[in-house]
Amino acid sequence: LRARKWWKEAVVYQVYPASFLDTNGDGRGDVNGITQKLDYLKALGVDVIWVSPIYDSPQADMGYDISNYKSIFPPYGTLEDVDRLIQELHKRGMKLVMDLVVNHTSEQHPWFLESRSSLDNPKRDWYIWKKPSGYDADGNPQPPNNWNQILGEAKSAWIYDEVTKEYYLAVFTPEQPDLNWENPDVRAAVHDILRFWLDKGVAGFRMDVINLISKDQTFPDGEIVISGQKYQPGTAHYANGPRLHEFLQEMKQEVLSKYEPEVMTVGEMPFVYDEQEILKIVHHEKGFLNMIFNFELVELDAQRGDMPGDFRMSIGAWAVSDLRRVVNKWQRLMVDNGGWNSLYCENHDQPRSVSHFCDDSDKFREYGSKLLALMEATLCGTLFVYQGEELGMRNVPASWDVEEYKDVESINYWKSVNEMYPGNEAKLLQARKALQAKARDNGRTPIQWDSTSPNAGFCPPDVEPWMRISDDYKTVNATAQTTPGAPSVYHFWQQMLSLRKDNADAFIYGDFDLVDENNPSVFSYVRTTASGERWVTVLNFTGKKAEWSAEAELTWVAGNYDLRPSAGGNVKIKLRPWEGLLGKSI
Ligand code: TEU
Ligand code: CA
Repeated sequence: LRARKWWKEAVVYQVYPASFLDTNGDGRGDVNGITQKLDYLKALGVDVIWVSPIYDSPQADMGYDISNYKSIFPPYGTLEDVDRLIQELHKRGMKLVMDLVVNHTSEQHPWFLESRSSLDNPKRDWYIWKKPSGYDADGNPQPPNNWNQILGEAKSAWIYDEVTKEYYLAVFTPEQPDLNWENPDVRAAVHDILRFWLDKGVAGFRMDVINLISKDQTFPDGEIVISGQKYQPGTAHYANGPRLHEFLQEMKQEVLSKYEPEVMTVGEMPFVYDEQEILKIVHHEKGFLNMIFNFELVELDAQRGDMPGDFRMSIGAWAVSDLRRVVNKWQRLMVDNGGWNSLYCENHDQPRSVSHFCDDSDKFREYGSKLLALMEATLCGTLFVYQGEELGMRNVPASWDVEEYKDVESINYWKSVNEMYPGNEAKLLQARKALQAKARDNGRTPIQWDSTSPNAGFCPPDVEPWMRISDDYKTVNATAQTTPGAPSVYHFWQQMLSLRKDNADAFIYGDFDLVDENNPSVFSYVRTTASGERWVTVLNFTGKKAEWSAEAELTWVAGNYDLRPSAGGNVKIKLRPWEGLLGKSI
């Protein structure tokens, strides 16, 4: 059950290539920028880099729309650059994980260009084509069902194509047509892509929305959950659909199981929260993937209103008890039943975690960022750190105009609010606030490497970066934080990652149990090794003082304020706002 695996112990660092480091002065990050920073990452404690898509792409969705799976987007570099990146990683004992985006391709992929060209093209069936369900009084075709686009919820997921007078399915944006996984040739083509990259020496894959590949072939309407809207989420009919397990099993059998050392696989799985279903997918013997990304923690404060896009963009309230319930659910499930977790608090689709779960004001930003590091580094699962998280980067400034937001989801959301409520200042203000809190752009601003040059060292000072650099780079940047002795967020992460590695029996392979489960402010838990060593994590997830008492005597090993003398059993400890401590029982 607790078999040792390299991919359980690895610390993964996600690179969002456009915003990492620009080495050729075009205002966009590139592959050579990643290679250049390997020593910075190695020193942090990173073992594996997962790089968001770098393949050739028209960039309708920042590379999650691929037009060639075996070549690199020219502004990012070449295949030779990637070979060099892999070599340099291997020299340092590190590995590369690629982003595999195969639920859909770009509409510019040659497969789709062929598919759309005629009804009898051999690739017609590689995508999902359907006749109109009917025509309205004016003779306009109507889509096959009511499914909406995930990144533009006001619109239909079915795109009418004049060439053959049929609709194709594109659940994200019209530029991302869904592949038809029912067709065995499509699956063989995906296997071929996997082999291509594994043969190059990549260590594994993060599989983009891999749980959406099997659709209910009767294509039923989605239930109405957004009132007053024509198009509705169809996810109930294509998230973890009827043949998902079969398709994943085939991938494992045909490709993944044939490589040594074991391939790391993490499937992104939105819209599904059912424990037993997830357990089947990640079970250590009968499962298909090492682990998945589930969305329950990052959706802690999400709630459905009556506007398209507002589940993602909502700002709901959450209590420490909600956080405890969700973390405990996934920890227990995996620890007790032979599955495996991924751990993450942010990525390129989420706001910055310190802004999301703590307080990103100047007063508390560092404490909050370190509190989250304490939590992530002491839970059971494979740890994923997102670029900039190690610096405690925060959301974009509230003063920025909506024009600074570049993401297609943000643009579609803003458009649909404006169309629904033209000139309604209250609604527009609400939408601006929602964007500032939740837009995917928050995690996509360029990395702040230094404080001295106007573009923060991300790109040359005289070049316009593809996305605006956040205003706070003079105080939040890597140069300041890596200065020896600086009590920085970076150094705290470094300390926590090394503690995690040195104590793998506890933090990777140990048991997990809640402590003081009814505390209204403090989330605390214990990790126990097979030999009975106990490590207690104590996290005050509020901006107020709180109290906590240990059942046994503890020595404090790490904390985001100063360290304290050891605590005796049953002595009340007063915690400061956002204070976190890690103790070892003696
Ligand atoms: O995201 C899939 C996904 O469903 C969410 O993370 C998404 O950002 C959110 O639901 C939007 O409302 C993956 C990628 O991570 C994302 O960047 C891509 O846009 C998407 O797939 C399509 O490839
Ligand atoms: Ca560049």
